[in-house]
Amino acid sequence: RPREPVFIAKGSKKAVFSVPNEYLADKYKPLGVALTNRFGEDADERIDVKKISIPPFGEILELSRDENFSLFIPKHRRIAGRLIDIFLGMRNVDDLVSVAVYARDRVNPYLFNYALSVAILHRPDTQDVDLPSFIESFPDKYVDAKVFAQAREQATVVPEGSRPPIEIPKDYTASDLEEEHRLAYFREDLGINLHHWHWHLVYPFEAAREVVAKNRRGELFYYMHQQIIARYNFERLCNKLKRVTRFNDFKQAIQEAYFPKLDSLVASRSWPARVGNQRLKDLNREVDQIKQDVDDLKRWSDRIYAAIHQGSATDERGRKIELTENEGIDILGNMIESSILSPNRTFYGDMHNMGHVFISYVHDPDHRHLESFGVMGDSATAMRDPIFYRWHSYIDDIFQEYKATLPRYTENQLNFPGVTVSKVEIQVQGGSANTLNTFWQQSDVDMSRGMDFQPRGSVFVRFTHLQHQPFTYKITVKNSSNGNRKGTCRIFIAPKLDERGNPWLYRDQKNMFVELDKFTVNLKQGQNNITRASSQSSVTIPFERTFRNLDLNRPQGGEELAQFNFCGCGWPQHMLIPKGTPEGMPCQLFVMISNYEDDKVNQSTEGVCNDAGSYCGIKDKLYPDRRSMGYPFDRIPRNGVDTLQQFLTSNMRVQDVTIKFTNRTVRPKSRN
Ligand code: CUO
Repeated sequence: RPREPVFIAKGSKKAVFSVPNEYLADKYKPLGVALTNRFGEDADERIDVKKISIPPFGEILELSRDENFSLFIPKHRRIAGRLIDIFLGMRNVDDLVSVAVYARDRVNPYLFNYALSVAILHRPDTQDVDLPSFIESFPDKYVDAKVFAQAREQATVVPEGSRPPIEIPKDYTASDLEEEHRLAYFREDLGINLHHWHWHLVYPFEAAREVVAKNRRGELFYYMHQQIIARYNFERLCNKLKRVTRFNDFKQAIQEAYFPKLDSLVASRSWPARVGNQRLKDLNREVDQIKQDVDDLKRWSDRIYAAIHQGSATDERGRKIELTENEGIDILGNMIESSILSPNRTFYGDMHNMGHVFISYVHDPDHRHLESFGVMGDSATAMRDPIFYRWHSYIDDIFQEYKATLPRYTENQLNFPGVTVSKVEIQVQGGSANTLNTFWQQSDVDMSRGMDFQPRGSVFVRFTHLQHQPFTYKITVKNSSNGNRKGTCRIFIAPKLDERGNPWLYRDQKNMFVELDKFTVNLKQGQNNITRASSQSSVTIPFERTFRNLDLNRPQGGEELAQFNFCGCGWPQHMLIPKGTPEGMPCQLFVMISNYEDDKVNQSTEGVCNDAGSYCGIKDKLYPDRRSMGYPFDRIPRNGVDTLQQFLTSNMRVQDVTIKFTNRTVRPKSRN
């Protein structure tokens, strides 16, 4: 059989694709047989790529292979949508492989990876396909650029297996002279950024309708990002900084600077930095087909506020769409983000996405310096920049404005008659009750998949991240009703005091509550003792899932790897608990048991990826809680409620807890 050119199927060491000659990029065509010799010699397995008639790629090829790619840029998302459609439209897996191989050396690598990931996530016949973790494919979006030269040098000199991990310093993007740098451990956390990238992969705002129109996706856009802001504000208070100031005056200078120190291996360029005190400027970048005025942001936001205060939006044909108590928030989420589900993108615009774009081009609004966008232009990197939180704080404020128009929860809507939470306690092994302990931990991640060097093999970087000691909730619930009951246990935590050290007004504190867990409980008559481990949280995914292939000793395959793309969405377990303070941060743990009859969604949630539903939903299912997201803290309180204590009904309880941070570092159990 004639030998055909082959490519290494990246990730599996010894499989190679056998590619029809016509598929090779023009520059490689003359090399056909030479490529076979180059890659094919020691292959264990050849994957024959079927020759099919390739659909026209057209505009998709306009984004060159060495440019950066941003979903926030309308042109980029349009061509991503085209490519996703091509991948989704393939009749079977063989055809998908074929068209993907064809695209692999023609299409921009970021665009290729994104579109193929979305397609694999949504095709029924690829649900068991294992994709490498995004951080392994594109480590340049997550770690200090200095690492790569060191990694190449090490790979050349040191044989695989003996390569010591390359340590990324904990502080490398700024010094303590910059007070915002106190939050770098949160903003630059690899797991948090991976979660954010995955969330937007799972909930794209522009693609085929059946891909975008997931259950309550607009509402989840609001809630997941609201929680990011709540968590960030919590961390700020732990670091003696006031809550983030929303960026609501688009003419005002942006004080915050950010120097990412990331290099794009694809674009062979450094990610642009932003110096302090920059102002948004009108955009006129022909290369991106963007012409947009800063004033448009203001116009869109005025119209969105008008819709909120009128209680209805207007669609493209002038029809009125009520922002109802149940669905209004979902409509608004799609409108503000915006997604293709927005009732009227012409009128309400593309507010949040274009905010990302304006900020990310502040250094080169008319492309005169031929510069690409900053980190705010990419969901894999945006959360590194302090301005992300100022922007999203503004976005959240619009949602809060809407929430303030909704009927307040009555005691009846909060209470669960007959059910009393009588005691709540946090237990940690060998520690005192109601004290959570945090510290630094170091972990290793393999970057070799995202780098080209010889000889191949793993190269690890070692990074430092926050961690907490595992703990257990012990909750005592009395059921004095005349039968067994089913409830939903909702656990949140918030700082006990505001920036000035004063107790909160409920109206302010409600936005500070960070969700820790949510699960169903069966309550027999009389006393019930509920035990729940921190690792079971409905908010988080375990460390291994965030970084997946990270631990090479872990067995590969099986259920856990299936549907990884969706499963990769989830707040990282190591960031479940805010940092706290060395002297102990006073906090309030809130536990509520709501009536399951009012919470339940009739569906089976058995299967994989059902364990981080709070921020990510459950794959191919309805959002697993019928209540408004954020319940019971999503609305302003009923009359007469000024404090958290006054808000409580007997099925709720607040326990004072302390988060104590110790400045010590736990090192990995030696790799070498
Ligand atoms: Cu997640 Cu602005 O939506 O980054």
